[in-house]
Amino acid sequence: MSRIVTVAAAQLGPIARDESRRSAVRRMVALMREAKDRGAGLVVFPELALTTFFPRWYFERQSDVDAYFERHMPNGDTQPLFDTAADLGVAFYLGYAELAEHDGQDHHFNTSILVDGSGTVVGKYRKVHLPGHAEHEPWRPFQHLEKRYFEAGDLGFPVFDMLGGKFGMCICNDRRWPETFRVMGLRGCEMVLLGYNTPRHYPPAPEHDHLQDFHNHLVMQAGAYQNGTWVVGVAKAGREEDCDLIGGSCIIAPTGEIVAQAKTLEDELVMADCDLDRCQEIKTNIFNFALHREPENYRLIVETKGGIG
Ligand code: ING
Repeated sequence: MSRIVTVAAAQLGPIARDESRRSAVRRMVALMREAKDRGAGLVVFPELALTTFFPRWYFERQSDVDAYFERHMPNGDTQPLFDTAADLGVAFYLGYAELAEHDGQDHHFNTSILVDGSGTVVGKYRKVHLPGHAEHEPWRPFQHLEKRYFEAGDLGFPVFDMLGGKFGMCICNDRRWPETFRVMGLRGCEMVLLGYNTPRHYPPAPEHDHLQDFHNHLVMQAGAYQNGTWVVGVAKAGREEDCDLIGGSCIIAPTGEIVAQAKTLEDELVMADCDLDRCQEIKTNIFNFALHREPENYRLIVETKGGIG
């Protein structure tokens, strides 16, 4: 018996600074409808999919930063996406900037949610690995102020039961850290959903700019294979406010093979029928954790932050 989930990686092209959330949602609703027509049961959207990638700018006033965040989800702007999902019976992953109030304090997270085919939020994840810097660095052609605008995620790397399988989430820079995939792998994850906004130019190391597409697939393929899980990586792509973002949205099998990938830097659907039972080919053999892992030898991984070398 195979448990097949037909997945659509719904890549988005640029979202302009002055583009409304309603416009971005209209684009995602159109992609969701097309995905359903092509048999999809799950649609995966990018990181921060409602607005332009605002951490590329330095804002003096917190009110200017907060304007990019959502206090409620769903809300007036995103309700059409939830309604369409419930109408079509399609589950989806959505990345957005979350402003959560806790004990009277505002908390800012780079967040993703998992919404089932009835339009109900069944899972939430908050980005753990925040790249970039916390202070304005005018030497850069553009900023990457995620460490300024977001707090590190406080929900860990949970895995959720949905569509007859186990689904995990992460966001962008998280995919570069093997710990992200291994924690979800240890929780039996069968498909990791993730969105990203990845500039082609990396100011601290421009000599690596030509490697961005390679590194993007390298880390997701490794995460998939080393944990016997499907991985769906979805870009916000293209030239967005004079910043080139890579595309390369793709669906990766538990063997680490890319089974489908984007061809453009625009709104584009990448589809594949994903048999969750194929995870067992890896999880019961080469990466049978119970049989082969030796955690007594790995203590340094959790006991140190910066390493001791
Ligand atoms: N973006 C980038 C990412 O990890 C980055 C940051 C860009 C890191 C290029 C290294 C090289 O894909 C986000 N949003 O995390």
